[in-house]
Amino acid sequence: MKISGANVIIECLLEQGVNTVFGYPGGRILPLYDALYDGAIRHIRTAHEQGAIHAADGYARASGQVGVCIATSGPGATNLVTGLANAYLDSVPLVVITGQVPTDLIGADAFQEVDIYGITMPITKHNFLVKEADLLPAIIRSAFSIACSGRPGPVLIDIPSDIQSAMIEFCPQDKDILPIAQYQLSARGSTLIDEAVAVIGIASQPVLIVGGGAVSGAIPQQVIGLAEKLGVPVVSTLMGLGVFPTDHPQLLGMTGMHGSKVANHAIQGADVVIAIGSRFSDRVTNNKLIYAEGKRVIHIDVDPAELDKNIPSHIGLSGNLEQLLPILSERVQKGTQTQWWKTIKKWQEEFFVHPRTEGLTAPWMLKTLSAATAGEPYLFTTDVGQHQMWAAQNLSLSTPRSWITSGGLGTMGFGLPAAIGAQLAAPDQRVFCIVGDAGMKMTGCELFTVSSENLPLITIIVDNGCLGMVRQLQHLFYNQRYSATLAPAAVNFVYFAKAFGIEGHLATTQEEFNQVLAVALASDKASVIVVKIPHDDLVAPMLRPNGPLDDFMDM
Ligand SMILES: Cc1ncc(C[n+]2csc(CCOP(=O)(O)OP(=O)(O)O)c2C)c(N)n1
Repeated sequence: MKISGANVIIECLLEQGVNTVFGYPGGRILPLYDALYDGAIRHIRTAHEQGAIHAADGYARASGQVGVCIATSGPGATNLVTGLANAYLDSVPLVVITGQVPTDLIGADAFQEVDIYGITMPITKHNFLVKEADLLPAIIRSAFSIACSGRPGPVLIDIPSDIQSAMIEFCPQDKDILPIAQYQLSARGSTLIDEAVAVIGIASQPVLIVGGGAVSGAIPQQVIGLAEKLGVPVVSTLMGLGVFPTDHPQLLGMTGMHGSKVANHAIQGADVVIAIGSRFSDRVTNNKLIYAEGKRVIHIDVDPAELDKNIPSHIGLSGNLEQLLPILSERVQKGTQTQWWKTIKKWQEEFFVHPRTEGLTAPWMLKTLSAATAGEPYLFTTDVGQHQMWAAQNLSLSTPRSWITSGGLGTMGFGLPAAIGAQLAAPDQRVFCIVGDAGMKMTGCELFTVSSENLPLITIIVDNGCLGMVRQLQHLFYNQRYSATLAPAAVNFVYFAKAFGIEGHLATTQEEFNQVLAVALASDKASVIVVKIPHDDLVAPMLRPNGPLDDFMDM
C-alpha cells in the first residue's frame, strides 16, 4: 500500500500508541499538518515552539511514555533547541519531528533552512535527517525505540517537505527498525553483585542515594524494597524526589547544594554510598575531588558511561535496573546500624529549623499547599530559581512522577509548559505549576494553551519582583551588587492571567493565600495565584561552594 510520507508519520505514531502531540505549524511541515487535520491524533498547538517541546517533556515525565513534538524548519526548529538540551540532560524520552526544506534545496541557504541535524547532534540521544523516503517508516520506529530504551533521551527526525509528500510503500505493523546498539547488562554483572553484597554487608554507616534514574516503572518500589530490607538512611537528589514518599521514615531529605543539613551530613559521614540512578552531578557532589574520600561508592546506573565519569566507583553496576535491583535485594542482609541511626537522630534534632510562622513566605506557602493537597493525587511542576529549591525542600510528595522539574539544564521557562503536558498526560490528577515572576515572563504566553485546551491547572507565581536565585548569589558572593536582577517594572500577573480568560488571584498575606487557594481548588477551571514575597528572602541551607558536604554558608 502506498501512502504519503506525512501519512506514514501518522500511522507510525499511532502504531507507537501516540494519541497526543505538541507542536506549531509552518511552511515546511505543512504536509504533516495536512495529515493531522484528519484528527487521528490530538494536536496541542502551543504559543511558542519552546512551549511545545517543554509540554512534550512534561507529558513524557508524567506518563512515562515518549513525548512527541512537531515544528517547522528554520526558526521553528531552532526554537526547540533549549527544550532538546533540557530533555537530554534529564534523560527524558522525546521524538521531535521537524520540517526541512525539500531535498534538492538542502545546502542552498534556502528560505527557513537551518541545519538542525548538525545543531542538535550534541543535545540529542540520536538524530536523523531523512534523505530517502522509503526509509521513513524504519526511521520513525527506530526513533521511538532509541528514545525509550536503555537511558531514555530525545531523538530528532528532520524530514524534508518533499519526503513528507512522497508516496511511500507502507506495511502496517512492520516492526523493522534500524540496527542500533542497545545497552547490555554487563558480563561481569554477577561478580560485581557479589562484591556489592559483601561491601554492603560490612558497612557500618551506609547511605542510599536515589536519583532521577529511579523514577520509572517498577524501580521506585524496588528501591524502596531494597532500602527497607537494608534499613539504611536514604537521601534523594532533586531529580529523584517523589520516588520515596516525603514522610518515609528512612528518607532524610534532599542532598546537594540546597539539600538538607541532615542528608548532606549523612553522605559526608557515610562509609558506603549506594547510588541508584544518579549521575553525581556537580550540584549533588559539590567538590567532586573530595566527595568520595573515606567511602566506598557502589554506583548503579542504566548507562555504563555514567560509571566513573564524575565520581570513581568502587563497584559500578550498569544495566536494566528493573532486572538488577531484585537480584541485589534478594542477596543483601539487613545490617546493624544502631549507632549510625543514633548519630542521624542527633543531627535531626540539632539541625531542625523551626519554620517562620509569621508573614507570607514561600516555605510557609508550600507547606500550606502540601497540607491542602495531602492524600490527593496532585502533581507539581516547577520552574527554575529560588521557588524551585523551596518547592523541593517543602512540598510533600507521595508518588514518583508527581514532581517534574528541570534539573540538569536548569531551564527558566520550563515550568508552565511542562505543567500543560503533565495535565494532558494525567487528566485525573490536578497539576500545580510553581514558577517565579521572571520565569513566568519567559513562557507565560503558554497561558494561551491552558485556556485553549481548557486545562484546570493552577499556576502559583512566587513573585519576589527579582531574579531571586541570581540575586541570592550576588548577595552572597558579589558584595550585594545587584546587577540587572531587580525587576525595574512590576507586572500585574492577575491582569496578565485575565488577558487569557483565566482567573487571577493576589495573595499578600497568609489569610489571603488560604482564601484564594480554597477558591482555586474548588474551581474546575484554571487559576493563577500570585504570591507576593519579599525580594531578599534567601534559600537556605546552602553548601559552601567547592567544599565538603558538611560545610554550609552562614546566612
Ligand atoms: C533560560 C535561563 N536564563 C537564565 C537562567 C539563570 N537563572 C537561574 S535562576 C534565575 C532567576 C529566576 O528568577 P524567578 O523566575 O523570578 O525565580 P526566583 O529565583 O525569584 O524564585 C536566573 C536568571 C536560567 N536558569 N535559565
